[in-house]
Amino acid sequence: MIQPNQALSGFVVVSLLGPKGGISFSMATDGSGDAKQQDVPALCAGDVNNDGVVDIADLNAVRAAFGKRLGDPLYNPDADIDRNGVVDLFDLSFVSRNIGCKVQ
Ligand SMILES: [Ca+2]
Ligand SMILES: [Ca+2]
Repeated sequence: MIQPNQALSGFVVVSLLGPKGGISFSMATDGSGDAKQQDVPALCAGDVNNDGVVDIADLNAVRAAFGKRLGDPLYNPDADIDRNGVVDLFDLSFVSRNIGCKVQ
């Protein structure tokens, strides 16, 4: 359990989702207790292959890993959009809805 004013360090990815897609960004802290503004690029949520656009290649990457779980050699963590340890219908549906999203 995290206590108030407890110094934490680490990295977090935040996804903001809307009806036409979403973006993800990451933040880091060095353990001083203050979140550090980090120069992090905005990404299109669902951009599995990280090429700046969500398209059929991303959908195919999710399909290739569909049903695979964490620990399976064919599990693709980038295709596990919600990071729940399995590439499932949520991930496939999410990428499908975000097709056409491009990093500005
Ligand atoms: Ca892509
Ligand atoms: Ca998932």
